[in-house]
Amino acid sequence: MGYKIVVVGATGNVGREMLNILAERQFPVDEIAALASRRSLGTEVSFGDTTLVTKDLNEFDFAGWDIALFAIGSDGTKEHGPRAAKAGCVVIDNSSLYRYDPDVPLIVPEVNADAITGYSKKNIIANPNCSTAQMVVALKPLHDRARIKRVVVSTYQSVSGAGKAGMDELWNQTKGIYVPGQERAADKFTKQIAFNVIPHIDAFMEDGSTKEEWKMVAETKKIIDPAIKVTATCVRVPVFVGHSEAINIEFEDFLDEDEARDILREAPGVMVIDKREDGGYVTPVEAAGDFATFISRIRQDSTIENGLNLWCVSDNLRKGAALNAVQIAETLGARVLKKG
Ligand code: 2RA
Repeated sequence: MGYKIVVVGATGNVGREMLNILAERQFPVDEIAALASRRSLGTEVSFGDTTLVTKDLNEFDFAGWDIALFAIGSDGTKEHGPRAAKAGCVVIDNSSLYRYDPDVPLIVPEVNADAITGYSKKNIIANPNCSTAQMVVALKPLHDRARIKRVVVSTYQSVSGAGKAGMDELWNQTKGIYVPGQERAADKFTKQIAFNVIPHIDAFMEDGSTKEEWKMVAETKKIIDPAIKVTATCVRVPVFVGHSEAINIEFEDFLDEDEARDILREAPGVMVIDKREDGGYVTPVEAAGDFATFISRIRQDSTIENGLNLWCVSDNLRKGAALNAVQIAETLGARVLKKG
C-alpha cells in the first residue's frame, strides 16, 4: 500500500527535483499528480521512467489525496495550501509562508523529526530555507555535544536558488561577455552576476540585513534552539547549483576539532571530506546532484575560547529544498500516516 501524492509546481526547478527524488528514493506511491499553473498546463515532466502530463492546479480537487509537496512560492501556497489541507491532504510547503507560524512545524528530519507530530494543527508542515537546511544538519550534532552559543555564517549561494530565470541570467550574461552584441544587463539580479558576487538576497530589512539573512536566524532558532545567536551574510555567486557556507561557531564548552570531525562523520545526512591538502575539501560542482550535506575545513578558531570553523556545501535544490521535503514525507509516512 502506498500514498496518493501531489507535486504542486511540478515544472519549476524544485518541483522537478521533487519528482526525481520521489522516484530515486522509491517513495511508496500508489498514485501521483503533477500540478502546474495554467501557463504550464500540459507540460510533460519526468517521474522516474514515466512521463506525467501536468494538470491545472486551479481545477484540482485535493480530496482523497494523502500528501501534497508544494513548490510554488508563498502567494501560490496562500491561495491553494489551506484548501488542500482542509481537504485532508497534508501539505509540505517549500515556501516561507508558514515557516514562522507557531502552529506549523518547521522540519529538517535529521535534526527535529519529533516535531512533525505538530502538523495536525493546520495539516501543514513547512520546509526551511535552503541555506538554513544544510547549516542545521551540520550544527545539530555539535550542539548536542557542546551547546552552541553563537553562529557567524557567510553564504555563497548559487543562482538556481533564484529559479530558472537566475540560471538563465548567469548563462546568457556569461556568454554575452564573450560574444559581441550579446551583452546582457542585470535583470533577475540587481547587478551583473557573471564573474561577480552580490551581497543581497531577498528584500532589505530595517536593520540593514536582508530577509534571507533573517530567515537563517529565525529558522535556526525554531529548528534547533531559540537561545542560539546567529548572524548571517548571504551572498549570490556565479555558480549554477550548490550553496556553500563558511560557518564560525562559538560553544558553551570547548570542542576539539578532531572530536568535532568524528561527531560529524557519524551525523545523519553528513559527509565529511576534510584533508589539509590540495583538493581535500568539497566544492559546489561536486555536491550538485548528491543528497549529502558535505563538511570540510574543520578547524579550531583560536581567537575565542570555544570556537570552531567549518565549510559546508550542499545541493540547494536537493537538501535545500526537494530532498528535505521528500524526507519530511517519508517521516510523515513512517511515523503518522502509516500505510499497511
Ligand atoms: C535563494 N534561498 O537562494 C533563496 C530561495 N531559494 O534565492
